[in-house]
Amino acid sequence: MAKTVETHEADRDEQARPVDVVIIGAGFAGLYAVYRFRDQMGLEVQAYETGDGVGGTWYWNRYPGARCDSESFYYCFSFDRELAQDWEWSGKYPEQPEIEGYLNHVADRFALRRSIQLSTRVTRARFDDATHRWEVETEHGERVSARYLISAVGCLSAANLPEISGRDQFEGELCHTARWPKDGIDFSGKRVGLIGTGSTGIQATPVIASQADHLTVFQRTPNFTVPARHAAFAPEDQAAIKRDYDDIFKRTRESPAGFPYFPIDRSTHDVPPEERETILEGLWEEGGFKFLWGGFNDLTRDPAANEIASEFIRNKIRATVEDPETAELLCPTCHPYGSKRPPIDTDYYVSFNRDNVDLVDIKTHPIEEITATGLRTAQEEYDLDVLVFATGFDAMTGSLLKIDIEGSGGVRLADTWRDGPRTFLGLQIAGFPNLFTVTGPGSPSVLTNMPVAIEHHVNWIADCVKYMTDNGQTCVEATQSAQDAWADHVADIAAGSLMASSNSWYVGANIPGKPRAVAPYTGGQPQYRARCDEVVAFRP
Ligand code: NA7
Repeated sequence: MAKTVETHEADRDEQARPVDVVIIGAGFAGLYAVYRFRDQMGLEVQAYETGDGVGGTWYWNRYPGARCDSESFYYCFSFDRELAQDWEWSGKYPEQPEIEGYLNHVADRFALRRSIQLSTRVTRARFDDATHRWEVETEHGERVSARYLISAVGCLSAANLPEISGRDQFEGELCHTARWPKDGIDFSGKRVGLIGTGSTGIQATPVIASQADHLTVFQRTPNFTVPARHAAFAPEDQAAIKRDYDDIFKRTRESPAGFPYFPIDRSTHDVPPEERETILEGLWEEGGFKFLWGGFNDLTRDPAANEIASEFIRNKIRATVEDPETAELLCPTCHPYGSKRPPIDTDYYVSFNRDNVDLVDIKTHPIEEITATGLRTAQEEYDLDVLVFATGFDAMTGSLLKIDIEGSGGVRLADTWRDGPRTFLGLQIAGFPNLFTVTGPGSPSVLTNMPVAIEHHVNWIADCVKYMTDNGQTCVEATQSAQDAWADHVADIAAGSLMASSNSWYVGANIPGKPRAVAPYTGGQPQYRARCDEVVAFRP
């Protein structure tokens, strides 16, 4: 024992291996950052990834039904024209294995793996005020020293497994959707319980229902979901996309949410009721996120306008679900449509017409205990063979705060963010020089098409690092006043949105004790990018 301690101490005394940039994470953000810093800027890069493969979100979320909610042909990298021309997406909303395959293809195509150490969690990072470098430690005790530390840890990566009494005594199979086993779970002949009706639960329900003997969905809050209308691409669709790619990618950078579409500028109140109904019906038939912004411009801010769209969806639920009691239970009444992240689905509501699917209201009758053989609510006991937690994430800050990060003067990030995250543009944090957060809180991030937001951030950071190098600078940090002004602006504009008043992961309400604040920037890409450009143009 004494020897082990001595050896460990000796390791600590060894010099940390010097590199230019440490990148944490190998999902969309980490992969592009490796390419940008290493191949385009010639820097020495070391990336670390907890998983034993690349892909981030698309590595971890292997649950049945996992699909992207943004369309494939723009939920991808735009930085390399040949990559976009060579890769073939099979259809509109790809499933997890296809996106994981794409990200592995990117890793191979650009030989990124040699700069990425897999199966390695970064546990600690400390900024040295004397050298202006970050000392980074991994779970294996490895130490590196880097001028720049890039967090590419993802917005939705820290799985939330609620502390429900008795959880560890369950003798069946228990699994969180974001930690799904690579070999999958065989549901045949099994009684399955599913907790959670966010995007994940809504995607998983129809698929599990089609495989299991019986599925019980435990619902705390009903959710609005719009049909995805997934469809395979015909060769002519793919050819048309590839022909238009330059324009598609240009539009993703200019539109408010990173899609190649622009919202309609029309108020719900300016349209007579029958015409409104026709517009909503058309959007319902078309499917996807467009329902939120493709018909009217006021659903996210005007409660009366929102209620019209919300009631339209409730009527769809009532028309789809045969049992009226179940239908009413599925109808959300406590939050406006889109104020929680709106899911899109394939056959969710219709699943409740199956004989082998039940819906249980755990808002009225909360879960009291998980038992060895199932689960007990305040009303009833359920025998289960498999219990699936589709309970989401400690979003936006969870993954970063799992790392013990000490900035200038030994200040800990966990203390700095005790009352909620405050950043400058979601890119930097005052007191934490040379640390950059890709799609950090305070940036549009999860309210946009993520690869677009990621490329923008990585490019901004790379330009900043280039400026520093070209000008012989070693330390860059957001000033406290700039950060305060930005964080106040983020809070001010969020206060006018319906999102601010709903309990969702957008505001941290899904994690007990987490300070409540709208984490993403709600002002849209154009305004946000303009502010980022102003910072670049500023010369003191
Ligand atoms: P979400 O959207 O956070 O949904 C989690 C669901 O789990 C939601 O229905 C929660 O109910 C429910 N939940 C969470 N904790 C509990 C406890 N303790 N007991 C019962 N039910 C609970 O996560 P998803 O994984 O579906 O989606 C996350 C994002 O990934 C998604 O928005 C996309 O961006 C991709 P609640 O609504 O809090 O009452």
